Amino acid sequence: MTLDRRQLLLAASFAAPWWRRASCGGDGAVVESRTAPPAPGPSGGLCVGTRGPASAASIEGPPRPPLHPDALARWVDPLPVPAVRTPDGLRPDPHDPGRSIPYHRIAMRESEVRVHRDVPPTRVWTYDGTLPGPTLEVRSGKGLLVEWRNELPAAHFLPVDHGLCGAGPDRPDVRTAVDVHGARVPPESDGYPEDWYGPGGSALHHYPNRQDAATLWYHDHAIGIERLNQYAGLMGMYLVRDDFEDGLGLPSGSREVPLVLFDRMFDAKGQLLYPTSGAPDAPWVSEFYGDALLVNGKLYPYLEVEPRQHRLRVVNASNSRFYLLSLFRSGATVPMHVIGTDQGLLAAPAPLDSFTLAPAERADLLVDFGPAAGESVVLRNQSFELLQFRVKSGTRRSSPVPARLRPATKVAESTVVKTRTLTLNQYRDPKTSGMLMLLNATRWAEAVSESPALDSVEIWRLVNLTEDVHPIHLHLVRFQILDRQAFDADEYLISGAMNLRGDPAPPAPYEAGWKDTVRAEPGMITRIIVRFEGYAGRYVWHCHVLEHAANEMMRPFEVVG
Ligand SMILES: [Cu+2]
Repeated sequence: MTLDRRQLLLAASFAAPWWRRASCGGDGAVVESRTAPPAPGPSGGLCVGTRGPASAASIEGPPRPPLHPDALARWVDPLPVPAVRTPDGLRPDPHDPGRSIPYHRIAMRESEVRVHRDVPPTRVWTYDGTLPGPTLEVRSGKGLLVEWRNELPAAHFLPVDHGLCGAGPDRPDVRTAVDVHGARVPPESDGYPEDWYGPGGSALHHYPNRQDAATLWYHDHAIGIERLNQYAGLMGMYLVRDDFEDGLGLPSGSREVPLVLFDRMFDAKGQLLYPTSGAPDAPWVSEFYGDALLVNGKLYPYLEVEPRQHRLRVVNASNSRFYLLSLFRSGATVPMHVIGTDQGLLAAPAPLDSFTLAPAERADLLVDFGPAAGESVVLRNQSFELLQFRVKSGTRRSSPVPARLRPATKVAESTVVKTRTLTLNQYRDPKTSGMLMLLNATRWAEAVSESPALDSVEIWRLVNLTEDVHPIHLHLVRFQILDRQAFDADEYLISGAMNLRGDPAPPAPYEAGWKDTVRAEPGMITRIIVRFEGYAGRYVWHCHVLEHAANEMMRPFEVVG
């Protein structure tokens, strides 16, 4: 590649694809492209070449008239709450064979689900037959064994792109690897993207759960097709509980409600649609935004609630969509308190009226429905209605929001042994219009370049040279956000000069706790401080916009023991 930086910049812009124009207006995710410096050359026989043009999109096969979710009746289906799964038995603890720990055998299989009363059954892929899958609930420090079994069909029903890294034509179309997002696990149980298995295969994972109470979730992570597998429905919740959290007396039972959010597109027969680029041999698209926004697998569901405080545990399980969530009652905002983020409880509740949730981020909320007794409260993404709470009339019982939650210790910058500067890149070849999205301008198959020592503390400076917000997720660890600092990305791309603008901004109160996914904003340097604790071995860090991760915004890192 011989173009200079300025030529690359000029070649950058292209029109928003139709599915984004149609369905994602102003939803908080900035998704235009900006070129990065030339990508490094091919790194061997595997995973070479850039993707086809991302600006032309179509749906595979003959035209299928779409479903118009806006036309559906609202609030006719009760909100499903995924069942907490009962173990299938006990097995010896791999770390202490004298003890037994719960064992689950969970099958991935094709099923049909009803996303709405007036929509025909939808073919999906599930864990255990439901979407979301069953909730796994564990105690901190108490181990769990899960045998994840792939009982899916041999053919994928969504468009596999065989040009993507790891999805070559020599590999089966249907491959799975299960990641419990946010779990501190030995590497062999982390669902490493290359540790996939096809139909008939399985993996036995050991989750020691040596971590604080938190809202985790599980989903597919097989290289090159995780966006399709998760889109097909492979996801569920994983709740870690502990004594400290119990002591807070937070709402429980029917007053603790998991909310798994994801967007989809359907055809008029209720079947999933996933867009393609229009290039038959390169169907990958750079983002997905559906016009149907589901909660726990339903469109416009309702939930009856007591006029009391409730705990809502929200996970954004969408491929690409960012949410700006708020609650409304008779046109007025209903206040909320965020009490926890990705990796558990905050130090103190963060009161707010709305907040952003990027793909894979979680929020633990307290909401008092007492003032709305006998009325309804609607959960919205911007102005789009997601879920209706029908508040029963009767006696309100108010509970105070705890003033203090889990005491937080800031990871001291004085303990840092290494600071890494890592760029987020979006590279577009002006000749082919092919696109490549990378971390630190490095392809997936290149040698490991981040090798932190076990128990060491590092700062990672995520320098976003693109015009997208990228939710960056590190496996194994929890981290704290230090700050976000604006800089002149264009100047950096042209001359390499790093001109900072203004002062660094601390994280918002609701993201000031333990995180495992951080929004790296465009034109910003996002600094996180990380202790690499738990286990040595090979893990991954990646953008959690699943379309970006597939091309190839994902890199291994190796914790060295
Ligand atoms: Cu991204």
